[in-house]
Amino acid sequence: MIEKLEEKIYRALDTFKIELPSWGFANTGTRFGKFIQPAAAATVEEKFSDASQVHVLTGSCPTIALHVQWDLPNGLRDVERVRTLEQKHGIRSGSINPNVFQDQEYKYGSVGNPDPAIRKRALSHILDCVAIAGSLKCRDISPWFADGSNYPGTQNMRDRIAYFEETLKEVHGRLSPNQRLLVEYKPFEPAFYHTDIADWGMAFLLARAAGSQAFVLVDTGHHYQSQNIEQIVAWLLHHRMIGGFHFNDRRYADDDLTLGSIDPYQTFRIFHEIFHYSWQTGSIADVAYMVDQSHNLKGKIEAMIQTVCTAQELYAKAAIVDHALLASAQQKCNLIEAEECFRDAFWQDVRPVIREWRHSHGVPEDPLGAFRESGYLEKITAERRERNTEPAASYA
Ligand code: LRH
Ligand code: MN
Repeated sequence: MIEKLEEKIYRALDTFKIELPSWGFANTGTRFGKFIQPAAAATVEEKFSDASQVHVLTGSCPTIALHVQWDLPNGLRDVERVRTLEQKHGIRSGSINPNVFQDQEYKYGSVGNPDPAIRKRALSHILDCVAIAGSLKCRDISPWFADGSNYPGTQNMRDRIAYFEETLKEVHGRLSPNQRLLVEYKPFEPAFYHTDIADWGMAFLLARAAGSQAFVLVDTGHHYQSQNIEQIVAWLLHHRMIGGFHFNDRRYADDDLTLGSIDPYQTFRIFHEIFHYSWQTGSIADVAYMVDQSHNLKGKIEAMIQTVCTAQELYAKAAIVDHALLASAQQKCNLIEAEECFRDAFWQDVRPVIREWRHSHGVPEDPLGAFRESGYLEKITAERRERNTEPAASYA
């Protein structure tokens, strides 16, 4: 029985979940400064409150990613507080992000630092994050390492590989059976000569060496200009090493712009690889979809609502690709038929069906419009304006 497009979209959106970054609601900037928004969140309570607004308005983001140094500055002692916020705001803590890139001690690296005492310090912080994840029943610990160097000859890159292997193995050994370690790679920034985990291959080998609960995290902004990201996704799917995504968009480098704002076809091509893998293998890829953006100019909550709505649209488009027709055209190398089948799904206007899906799930058909009518922005602006004029203590 041919499944109608509407049914395919409904089935896809019923299971689609995308996690929001707590730091996406805070006043973050670029190295050239920060433009303060009076309504921006600064406390973990405000970040939970804003994230739950987006979930109520879109129905697709029941978890919030936490950055330990910014959201649980007292570590395990802040867990009880976060649990209360989960109850109060009806969303759960998601991935736990260690921070071994901000403290002065990490000038020459954290896990990759030649100084064993600094490596030990970084390891103990990451192990604290594993414990925090355990207490909050969070599955994923996703460390990103800024580690690297700025000038040729100034660091032994092979030694640093061994340091990462040793530490990630130790972290893996402390995971509980349901937990996962997601290794994020990034080609450059803040290091501008070498970055220790610079691409998917390095993250893949380190995750494999760490153990069976370690996987690769693909941040879409962490690729060289002309890199084929969906081909990397295909490789990680083939080797069952894909753990999750940090979605954003970019024109140049790690611009952290809103998803689909520059190249929506890119995100569609990534989602397609995951849908086609499931169609072909019959197994659902165990992938965590997360947003990792910083909104310097756009209203932070509006930008997040835009992001989730765009993600729903691109996910729905990928869900309606006629996989059987595509596979037979690919097999016969009928290039035009294959491409037209692929493009046809992308060019489908799925928004009317998504509005019906939202209506049938008790969320507003126009989340952005509903947010503007809700008065929430005016309320938090009045509550936070005073406080936000002062430069914030923490980065996010
Ligand atoms: C690094 C990164 C990482 C986060 C940070 C906020 O560029 O993508 O995932 O920890 O942004
Ligand atoms: Mn990221």
